[in-house]
Amino acid sequence: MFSLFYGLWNYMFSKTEFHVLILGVDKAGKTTLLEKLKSLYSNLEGLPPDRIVPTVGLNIGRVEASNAKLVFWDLGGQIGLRTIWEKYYEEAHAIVYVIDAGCPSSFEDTKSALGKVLRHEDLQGAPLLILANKQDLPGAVSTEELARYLDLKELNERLYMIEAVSAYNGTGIKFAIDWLVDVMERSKRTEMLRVRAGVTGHV
Ligand SMILES: Nc1nc2c(ncn2[C@@H]2O[C@H](COP(=O)(O)OP(=O)(O)O)[C@@H](O)[C@H]2O)c(=O)[nH]1
Ligand SMILES: [Mg+2]
Repeated sequence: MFSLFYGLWNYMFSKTEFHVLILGVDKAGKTTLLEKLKSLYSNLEGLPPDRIVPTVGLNIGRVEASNAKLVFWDLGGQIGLRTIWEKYYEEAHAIVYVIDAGCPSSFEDTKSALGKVLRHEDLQGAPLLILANKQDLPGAVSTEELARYLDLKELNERLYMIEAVSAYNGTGIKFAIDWLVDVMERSKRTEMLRVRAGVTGHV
């Protein structure tokens, strides 16, 4: 009886767990962002930038932010690993797409990789947070300039925002994550994932 009550209580009041993909081309700053998220939202120290090695496969970070449980998946960005991304697409509530705003020579590659992500049917309706990272660098381009370059007309009705951040010093990150949690809570995609989890019995 107790366990039934406890289960019901848990079901009604436990925080939803959101899965967030961190995508972007190699060296955009995805892993540095993940470590910054850990240090901003938990008592655990994130890895300092000089200890971060190129990602092969997957890094996972669990944090609580804006009263929600977030699980971030940082997927390796090298071209050979991009097929791994798709395995995680189905389960994701939202996408964080990281761009090195200090490196215009990477924009072409970034734009085509983002286009592919947005066209993928398993990511339909997933809210998109684009982070113009490395704003601490003097030559970093603004969000307006980046948005113009990315020419985001494939977005249709997708909820999205572009935010200027620095994964080094944390600028802009909390504001961006607050936005993300807010849109995930009310997105149709979250509703769809909830229904699917209910049907199959998985969370
Ligand atoms: N100046 C600056 N460098 C950054 C920032 N974020 C990441 N980097 C550097 O960019 C390089 C690639 O970062 P990493 O997190 O490994 O990129 P990933 O391949 O996308 O995971 C590393 O040398 C980082 O120290 C940032 O906000 N500002
Ligand atoms: Mg990495």
